[in-house]
Amino acid sequence: MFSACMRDCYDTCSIISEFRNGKLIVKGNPEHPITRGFLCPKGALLPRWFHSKDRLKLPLIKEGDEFNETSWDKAISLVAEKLKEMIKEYGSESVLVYKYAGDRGVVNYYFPMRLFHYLNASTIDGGICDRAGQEALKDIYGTAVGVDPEKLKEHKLIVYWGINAFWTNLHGFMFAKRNNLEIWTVDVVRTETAKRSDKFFQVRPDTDVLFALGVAKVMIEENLYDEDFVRENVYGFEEFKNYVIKLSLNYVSQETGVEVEEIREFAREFAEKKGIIHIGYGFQRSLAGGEAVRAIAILPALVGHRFGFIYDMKTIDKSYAEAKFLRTKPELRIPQMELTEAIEDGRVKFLYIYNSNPLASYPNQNRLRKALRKNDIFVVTHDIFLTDTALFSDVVLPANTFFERLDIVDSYYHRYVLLNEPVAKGPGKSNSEVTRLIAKALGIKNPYLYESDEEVIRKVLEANRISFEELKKKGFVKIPEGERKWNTPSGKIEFYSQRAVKRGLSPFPEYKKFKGKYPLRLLSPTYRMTVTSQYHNTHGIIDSNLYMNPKDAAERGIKDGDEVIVFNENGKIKTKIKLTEDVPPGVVLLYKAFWVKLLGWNVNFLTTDKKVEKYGKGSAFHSTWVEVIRCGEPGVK
Ligand SMILES: Nc1nc2c(c(=O)[nH]1)N[C@H]1C(S)=C(S)[C@@H](COP(=O)(O)OP(=O)(O)OC[C@H]3O[C@@H](n4cnc5c(=O)[nH]c(N)nc54)[C@H](O)[C@@H]3O)O[C@H]1N2
Ligand SMILES: Nc1nc2c(c(=O)[nH]1)N[C@H]1C(S)=C(S)[C@@H](COP(=O)(O)OP(=O)(O)OC[C@H]3O[C@@H](n4cnc5c(=O)[nH]c(N)nc54)[C@H](O)[C@@H]3O)O[C@H]1N2
Ligand SMILES: [Mo]
Repeated sequence: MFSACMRDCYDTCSIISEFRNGKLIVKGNPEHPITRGFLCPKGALLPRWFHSKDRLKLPLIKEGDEFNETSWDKAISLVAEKLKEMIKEYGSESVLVYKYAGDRGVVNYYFPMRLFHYLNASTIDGGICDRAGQEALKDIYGTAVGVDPEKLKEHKLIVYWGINAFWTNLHGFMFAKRNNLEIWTVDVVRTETAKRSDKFFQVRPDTDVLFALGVAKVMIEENLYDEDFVRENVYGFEEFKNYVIKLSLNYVSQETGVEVEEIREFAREFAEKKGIIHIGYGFQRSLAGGEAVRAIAILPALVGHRFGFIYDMKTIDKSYAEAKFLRTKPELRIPQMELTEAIEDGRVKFLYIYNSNPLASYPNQNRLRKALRKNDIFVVTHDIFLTDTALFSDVVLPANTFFERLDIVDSYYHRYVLLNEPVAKGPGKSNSEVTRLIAKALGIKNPYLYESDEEVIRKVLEANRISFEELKKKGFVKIPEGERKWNTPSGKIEFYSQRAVKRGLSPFPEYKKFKGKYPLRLLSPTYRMTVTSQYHNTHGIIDSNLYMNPKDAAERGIKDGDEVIVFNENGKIKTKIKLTEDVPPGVVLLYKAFWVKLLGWNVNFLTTDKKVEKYGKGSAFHSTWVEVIRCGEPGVK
C-alpha cells in the first residue's frame, strides 16, 4: 500500500507500507524522485508510533479533576449540546476552532472546517510557523513560492539560510548532495547541517539582514550582479543601490561577527555560482525575521534568478475540502498568536482543537495556562494521545493515524501530490469521521458535511486536473508548473517594496537591534527525533539539555552536566547543562516543545508570545532572553 508521511515536515515522504502478522512495516518508496526510498530516523520509527500503547481508545469526559472513559455516543452528544448552548448564549463567534499541521492530509486537515464554517465559528490565521517570511517574500516577489527543488539539479550552489536541513529537510539535503551541489549554511549555531556544509557563515542572532545587505553591496560595488536581468525585471534598483552602497562593511562585520573578507567571498562566489537560497522557517520566528527574509530574498534576484529561493510550495488548490462557502457570516479570524488574549478577554467560550498540541507548542505557557484556568471555556481536543492539551480539556476524542484512512497530501517543499491508502486498523476516528458525527448530533442536514473522504479527494483532484487513477499507480503525481509572474504592484521583483511601504515599513530592509531584560539569547529550534511535540512519547531519547558556550558557563561558575535554573520574566525551568562551542557566547539553546507532562516543563515556559506585528503577526519564539544560574548557588532552589 502507498502511505504518505503526513507530518508537518518539508519532505512529505512517499512510503510503502504493509500490515503483516499484526505488525505495521514501512519503507521508503524508491520511485519517488526526492524522498527516494529512504526514511528519516523519525519516519523509520512510525510503526512504534502506530502500535503505541499510549494511544487513546475511548473518548474521555472530565468530571471534577478526573477523566472518565465514555462511549462515542455520549461524548459526541455532550460536544453537540455544549456547542448549541454556547452559540445560543454567546453567539457563533464565541466558538473557536484551533488547528495546525499535526496531520497534513487534505481531508483530515480541512474537513472539520466544513462544520465550523457551517456554524460561522471563529478560526485562527496560522501565524505560529512561517508567517513573517511569507509576508517578506510577498513584499519582494508577490509570492512565497520559490523554485521547484527538483530543479536544483541544474544548479551549482545551495545556501541553507537559517534552516537545519540535515534534520528538518533530510531528503532535500541529500538531494542536493547527490546532485553535487556545493552546500553553504548561514546560522547562529554550528548545526549538523553546518558541519556537513562546504562553507559555514556564523552570524549573530538578528543580524542576517545586515549580512545580506553587506553581500548585496559587494555584488553591486564589484559589478558582480546580472545587470541585464536587473534592468529589465527589478523595480527600485537604483534606490536600493544608493541605500546599500552607504553601508560600511566594517560595521556589517562588527555587528554580524563575520569577517569583511568572508562577506566579500560570499558575494563573489555566490554571484559566480548563481546560488539558490533555501530560506528557513526556523530563523524567521523572531522580531527581526521579516526584515531578514526581505534582505535575503534580494540576493538570488541580483544574480539573475526569477524565483531563486525555496520557502513554500503551494501545489494544489484545496479549497473544496474546506468548503468555506458554507458560511453565512463573514469569517472572524483570530490571529493565532493572539490565542491567549482571546481567551483572557472572554471572547472564546468553546475551543475545539485538532491536529495541534498548543499546551506544549504555544509560547508563554504560564500565561496561556493561567488564562485557560481562569476563564470558563469548554475545551474539546481531538488527538491520538492524551497530550498536554488533552489534559486541559473537558472532552477528549481519540484520533486514529494516517495508516488507517484514505487521504492525499501535498508538500510545502516539493511539487508532488501523494496518495495515502488505509493499510491497518487501530483505535480512534479520523477528523472527518468525528466531524460527521458532531454534525449529525447537531441535526445538520447539509450534504457537504456527509461527503465521503473519497468523494472529497476525487473533487479536489478534479479541480486540480490530477487523475486519481494515475495517482494510484505510483503513489505520487508531479504537479506541472505554469507560466509564473511576479504578483507585485509593479509586476516586477520589488527591491523597493511598495507593499512593505503600505504597511508603514521602510522600502528597503532595515537592521534593528533588539534587547531583552536578560543577558542570554535563548534559541529553541527543532530536535532531530520529534516533530514539534510529536513522538516525544514514542521515539525514545529526548535531549532536554541547555546548550551553552564554555565562556558563558565559566562566567557563571557552571560546569558540564550541572543542574541549572533558566529563568526570565515569563517563567523558570530546571535542567542540565551541556557545554559546546557550537553555540556562540551570549546564546543558549534548548530544543523546542517537548511534552510537559513527561518532563514537567518545556522551553515554552520561557519563550515570548510577542508578535512580529508588521509581518502578519507572526510568532517570535527566538526573541527570548534568559539568565542561567547553577542550582546550589546561595539562595537558589
Ligand atoms: N526533525 C524535525 N524536523 C522538523 C520539525 C521538527 O520539530 N523536527 N519541525 C517542522 C516544522 S513545524 C518546521 S517549521 C520546520 C523548521 O525547520 P528549520 O527552519 O530547519 O527550523 P529550526 O531548527 O527551528 O531553525 C533553523 C535554524 O535557525 C537558526 N537560527 C535561529 N536564529 C537565527 C538567526 O537570527 N539567524 C540565523 N541565520 N539563524 C538563526 C537556528 O540555530 C536553527 O539552526 O521543520 C519541520 N521539520
Ligand atoms: N519554542 C518553540 N516552540 C515552537 C516552535 C519553535 O521553533 N520553538 N515552532 C513552532 C512551529 S514552527 C510550529 S509549526 C508549531 C507546531 O505546533 P503544533 O501544531 O502543536 O504541532 P505538534 O506538536 O506537531 O502537534 C500536533 C498534534 O496533532 C496530533 N495529531 C497527529 N495526527 C493527528 C490526526 O490525524 N488527527 C488529530 N486530531 N490529531 C492528530 C498529534 O498527536 C499532536 O499532538 O509549534 C511551534 N512551537
Ligand atoms: Mo512549523
